[in-house]
Amino acid sequence: MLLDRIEKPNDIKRIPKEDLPRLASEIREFLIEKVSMTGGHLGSNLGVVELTIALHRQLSLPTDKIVFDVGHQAYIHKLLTGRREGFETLRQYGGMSGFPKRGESECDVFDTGHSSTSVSVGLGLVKARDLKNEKHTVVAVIGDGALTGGLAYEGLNNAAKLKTNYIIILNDNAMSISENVGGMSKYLQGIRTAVGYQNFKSNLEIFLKKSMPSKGEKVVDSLKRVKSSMKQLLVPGMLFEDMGITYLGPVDGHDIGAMERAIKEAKNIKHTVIIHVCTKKGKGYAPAERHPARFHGTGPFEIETGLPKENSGKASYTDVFSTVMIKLAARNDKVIAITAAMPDGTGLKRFRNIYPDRFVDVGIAEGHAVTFAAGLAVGGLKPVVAVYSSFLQRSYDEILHDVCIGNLPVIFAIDRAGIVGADGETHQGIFDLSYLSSMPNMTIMAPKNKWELSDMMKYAVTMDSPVAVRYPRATAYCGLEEHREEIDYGRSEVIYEGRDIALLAVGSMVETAEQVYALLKEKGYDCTLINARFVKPIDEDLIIRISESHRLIVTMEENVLSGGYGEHVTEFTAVNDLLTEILCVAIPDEFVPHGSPAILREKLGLDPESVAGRIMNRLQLIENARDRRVLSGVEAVVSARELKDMAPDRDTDE
Ligand SMILES: Cc1ncc(C[n+]2csc(CCOP(=O)(O)OP(=O)(O)O)c2C)c(N)n1
Repeated sequence: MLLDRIEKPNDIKRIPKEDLPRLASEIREFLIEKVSMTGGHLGSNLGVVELTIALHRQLSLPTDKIVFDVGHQAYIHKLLTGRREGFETLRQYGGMSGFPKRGESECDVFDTGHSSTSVSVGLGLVKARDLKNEKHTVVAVIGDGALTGGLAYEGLNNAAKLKTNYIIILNDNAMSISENVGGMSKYLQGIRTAVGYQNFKSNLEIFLKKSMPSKGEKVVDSLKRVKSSMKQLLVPGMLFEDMGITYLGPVDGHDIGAMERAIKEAKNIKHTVIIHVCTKKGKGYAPAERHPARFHGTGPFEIETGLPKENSGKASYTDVFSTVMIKLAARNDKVIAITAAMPDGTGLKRFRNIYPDRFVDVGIAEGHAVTFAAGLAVGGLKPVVAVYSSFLQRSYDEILHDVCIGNLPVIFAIDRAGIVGADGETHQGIFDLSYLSSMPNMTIMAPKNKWELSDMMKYAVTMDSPVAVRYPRATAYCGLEEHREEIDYGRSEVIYEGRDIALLAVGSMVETAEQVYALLKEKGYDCTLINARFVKPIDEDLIIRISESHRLIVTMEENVLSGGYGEHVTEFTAVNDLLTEILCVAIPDEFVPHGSPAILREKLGLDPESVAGRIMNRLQLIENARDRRVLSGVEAVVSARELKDMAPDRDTDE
């Protein structure tokens, strides 16, 4: 196998040119086989096999730098830089990441996962190179989908005035995860069509000159005097050229020779140059070519059919959201749904099919999605921004400045909240509770099960201020069906009333808390189980009540501790002199790597056994402290609660 001859960076250059198509086939076979077992981003990678081969042949790694936008299409780059073995553990805990990681190889220039950063990163590398008088080549590889993100335009605007070489490869497959959208996409489509037109035109010229030797020249001349409306089609890349960026292309992205020639030419240009490369997503694997959206990111699948290996058949929270949105739209014609390039992932595809006029895909533009929603709300509509938790991070100021200050009724349906898993650090949705709860006017809810997600969405539509409903990437929990109390603003839901320990759980952690409840019951503890429901505002009355009646309050959330629910409950008890013991179960101040959610939860101490263990440990510490105080004779106080009982009555004291 040719692939066996690639053990380290630059080995590809030793493969004879004529063998490269065979190498490309071997790479495709390898990727299909490995990803069918581990899952991963297949379609995008199958599309850039030749492009990556050409880059690796024209560049010298790690001296030259390739910045992959998003980074989901870097599998071939990993393969060509000696990481073949890593594919056995792709995206698994402790295994190879599905994205570029500086810690994994010196050929990985930048850690990525979110879209539209490559142009800016590459430009930074170019500036650093020039200031340090270095000579290497910097290439940013950005897809047409990623080019819908505003950050990419900020980068291009900045790169346009560059006086040294910087290569941007635009990998145009006409697809984001789903079909690409918007004006730029249309423009690129125009260029592709223009190439067809140009080929037709030059063939026509040859034909006319040959078949009409006298008049043919005249006809050809008038053909050339095509007016400016056609100019766009005849001069591909005019938009970039007008900005001051050299445009090369379009180049057939599956022709290694053509791409090598284009890269060679681009290296000699003394400013920013875009090479427009046309590729096919899923190339070489029929199911992925037929269903590019499904094979953008896939779980394990059967190679023969392309069908998923695991399919529980159970509804996910996304499915529940998808259904409730259609109901809400039927009842209220003001409801309008917005996605930032994720109609499939957020479950809005069905909504789009039924209500095409009330659905907007803005492209990979989360910031714009939020400010656009603010405009819709001012215009009298009920916008629902359906977005993944980690991508909403892109919109912090838009939520604060454009939605919350104006107290506008924008609904945020936040999917993939909590531990997400195999995509790693960049995709874990573990910061939303923190960054949203610090914003005045914001309400935050989290459902414990599928019915509650439905109820919360219905409730959110009745509100007249910003509201976020956050739910995980998981099968929707079907337990606790009988607990479906009506939603009451700011009120938590007491599921089981006990007296020793109060478990206050947020969203998906209610299911975990139920198991903790059972484990502690076996040990003889009498717990109260509470579904927080509202993360903001917290249920202050309930917290006062349970702090008076329980030995320990345990908050549980899949969010970082810092700024999360537990911290807010703790702060409330501290500020209000509620002398109670609190244990906050949350994610520590660190990034959570890739791995299966079950393993990650275990490592983070979020699984039922770990939580129960921590609770018993804390109770032991409380007991020990009490014993020490009693033994030392300093205090005869057994707990913080009793300390409070003994405290003088404030009113009479002051
Ligand atoms: C900020 C942000 N929003 C959404 C995503 C989810 N996402 C990952 S890849 C992708 C599509 C990228 O399309 P394109 O750049 O054309 O690459 P292709 O997969 O088509 O090669 C999207 C929307 C993301 N990674 N980052």
